[in-house]
Amino acid sequence: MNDIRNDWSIEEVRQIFEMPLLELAYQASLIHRKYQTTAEVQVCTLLSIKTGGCPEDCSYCPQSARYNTEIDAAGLLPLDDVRDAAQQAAASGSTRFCMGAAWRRVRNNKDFDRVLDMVREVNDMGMEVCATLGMLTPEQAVRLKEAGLTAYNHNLDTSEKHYGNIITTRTYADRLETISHVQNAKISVCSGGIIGLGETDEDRIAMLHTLATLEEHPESVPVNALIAVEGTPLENQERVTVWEMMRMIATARILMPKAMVRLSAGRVEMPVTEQALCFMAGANSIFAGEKLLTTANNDIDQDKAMFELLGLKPRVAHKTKLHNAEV
Ligand code: SAM
Ligand code: DTB
Ligand code: SF4
Repeated sequence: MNDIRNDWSIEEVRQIFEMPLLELAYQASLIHRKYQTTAEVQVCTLLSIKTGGCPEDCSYCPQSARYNTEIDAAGLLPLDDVRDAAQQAAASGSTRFCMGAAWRRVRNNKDFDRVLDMVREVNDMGMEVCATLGMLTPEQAVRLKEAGLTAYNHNLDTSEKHYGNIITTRTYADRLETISHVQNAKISVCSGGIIGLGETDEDRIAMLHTLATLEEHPESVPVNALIAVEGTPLENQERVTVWEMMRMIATARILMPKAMVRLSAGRVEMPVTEQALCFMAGANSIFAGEKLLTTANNDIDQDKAMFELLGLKPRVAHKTKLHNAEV
């Protein structure tokens, strides 16, 4: 049977999502072994190149200007700082460097020109380069591609139904539109979501269904657990459990076998035992480095020790491209 499908029905997705957890993890592991290199994990590093002061009202986000959070807003970083951070990331074993900006959308100005320079420099270092800058026009996507961008992160975050409870300053359709501009420019799409936003299982199922029925599956699917940041409307949300993370990861793995499924925000709260369960359920990518964008992340030495303990190997840069060139 062909496992790579984008015609999943919502009922099929629900049946997978609702399987007994260990059976679900086992099925996901079978798919994982068939389509991915077992025990290989992609190590990515994030850098916030423009922090805080964002006009959007995403209720989970510490960078929205509407909430009183302890973020020091800062303009776009100088190119030199980004180069240094990328070199440091490469030296510590990252093969993908992801730059995030707290923008609603990209504007055609000097800042965008500088971002394009950042993309060129990181690409020249041989790393995969990803950016997450908010909404893009088709022309901006093409300019990013020409500068050497590997992937663009633009999360759906939750279901279309729950979206309006979390964000009111843009629509689900806006989100899907940018994703399609990115795909048309032949840039890999990185798109996933956050759990712990007060959504139901049905919302989780619907979001996974939307991702898995895109014309082309995202190349990577980040699964974030909400980091409840003080001052945001979601500051009092309960932390999600490892069982919920496993269920999301395993379902994503079965629906989108070739995608890199990334155990993203929330990993800092997870002991190695919990992270191991997520890798067993089909996660094969992480963010490493002391910070995500504005919040703390796992200690790099502890991550190295975890790789050693679990026998995980970091994935080389541009593996898909290298593989495609060989065949
Ligand atoms: N402004 C751009 C955008 O919204 O696409 C790019 C940066 S934004 C911070 C990138 C992603 O970070 C969001 O889509 C969301 O999924 C994730 N994120 C932000 N705050 C988070 C939090 N407190 N917990 C978990 N994930 C979070
Ligand atoms: C993604 O899905 N998670 C990352 C990355 N893509 C850009 C961001 C997580 C941000 C967590 C909150 C913070 O550090 O500000
Ligand atoms: Fe702005 Fe992105 Fe944060 Fe939303 S998630 S407030 S768009 S930085």
